[in-house]
Amino acid sequence: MRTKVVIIGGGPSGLLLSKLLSLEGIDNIVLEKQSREYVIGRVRAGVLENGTIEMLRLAGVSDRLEKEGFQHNGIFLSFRNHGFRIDLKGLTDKNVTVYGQTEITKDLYDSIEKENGIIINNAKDVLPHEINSKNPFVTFKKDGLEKKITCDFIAGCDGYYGISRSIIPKEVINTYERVYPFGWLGILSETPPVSEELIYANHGNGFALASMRNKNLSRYYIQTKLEDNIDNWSDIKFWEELKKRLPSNVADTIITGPSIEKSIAPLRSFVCEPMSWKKLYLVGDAAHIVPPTGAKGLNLAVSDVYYLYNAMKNFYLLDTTDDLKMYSTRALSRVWKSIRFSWWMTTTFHKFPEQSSFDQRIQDSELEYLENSIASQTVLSENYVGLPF
Ligand code: FAS
Ligand code: PHB
Repeated sequence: MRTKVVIIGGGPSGLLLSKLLSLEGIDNIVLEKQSREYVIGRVRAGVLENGTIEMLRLAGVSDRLEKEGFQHNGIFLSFRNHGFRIDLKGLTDKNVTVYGQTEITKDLYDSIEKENGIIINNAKDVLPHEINSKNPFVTFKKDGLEKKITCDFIAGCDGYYGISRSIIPKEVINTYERVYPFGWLGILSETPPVSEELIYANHGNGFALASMRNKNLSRYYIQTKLEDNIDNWSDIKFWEELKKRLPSNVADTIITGPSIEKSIAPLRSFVCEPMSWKKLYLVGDAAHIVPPTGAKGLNLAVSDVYYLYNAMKNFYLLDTTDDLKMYSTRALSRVWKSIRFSWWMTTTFHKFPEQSSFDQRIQDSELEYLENSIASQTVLSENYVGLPF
């Protein structure tokens, strides 16, 4: 087989890149190791920046999102048992949209298949070869048969545990990491959300987040110990702890119910530089990870797609390699700003094991300053709605 771009990984970044390249007549093939059902079934991100909406619109997959997504013009922050609102729209003239990553992935699969795009699921042992040559290629096994695709470029959209990043020689790569000493226990429940807008809570017992997917599907998170085990958390225990961490006037109104999904996710900040090497371009979680506190994971993956799609379009349509050469620098500049914001949200709202009463006072005064400073609220809002590409 031959194509122009082999895309390793059929998550949101790989699928979005595939759809955008196809719209420009740039042939590509997506290789995904899991089944379609498995990929779509994963519950992950839920808050979308403006830039992400524009990219999904450009790819022609925003119809359902615009019908079913929720426009949020603000968020609530709470500490010391009271909350205050950040007026995102009023301070930036922009807002965010709440629409599940699961739905985006579904919309992309449907759209690509409708346009006869090529997504090969259950592709095993995917391996890029000769990426520093004129004719790189990728091998993989499908139904036990060895397959080979020659191409011009390889896009590594295969997430943190994918194969692509490991292909870049150790002497070329630099990685930066912060692993946080706690995790997020998240549940999905078919209950009406407790609040119209998201609530980020700082509490003596640890962080909590009230989010949603739709009018009868709520998503709640509480900070837990990293080594904690899901079996220690019955639904009753989860609701009790969540209520403790939210302001009591909110907690009293929570509608509880059985969880339909429950999982613990670790929190880390990770960046790999450079994000490209020879004919290989890393995209999304394959190159960087943010703790979900800033709601940046999926949005950063789309940001990378913005830079790579435009660079490949200009290579094939304008015959220039300038943007390809600048891809890593441009993508990383925006990546580090989101890494910083997500780190700041995480350190401001979570309880660290060795946290002293002095540290608690610092967090409280940070939030008190935020509550009373339009300048500080504007900084948060600009980052939360998404910095320009
Ligand atoms: P993805 O990981 O989504 O996709 C990579 C794809 O590559 C996967 O489908 C994988 O199966 C495939 N793959 C891997 N290795 C391969 C190989 N060798 N060959 C072929 N295919 C391969 N972000 C938020 O903003 N809010 C959240 O609440 C949130 N929750 C999250 C919870 C979890 C548990 C995780 C892991 C992430 C969460 N994120 C969240 C971040 C998340 O949204 C990611 O940023 C987003 O999925 C990144 O998309 P991709 O870069 O496409 O990577
Ligand atoms: C979610 O809805 O899953 C969500 C929202 C905001 C975050 C993280 C997760 O910061």
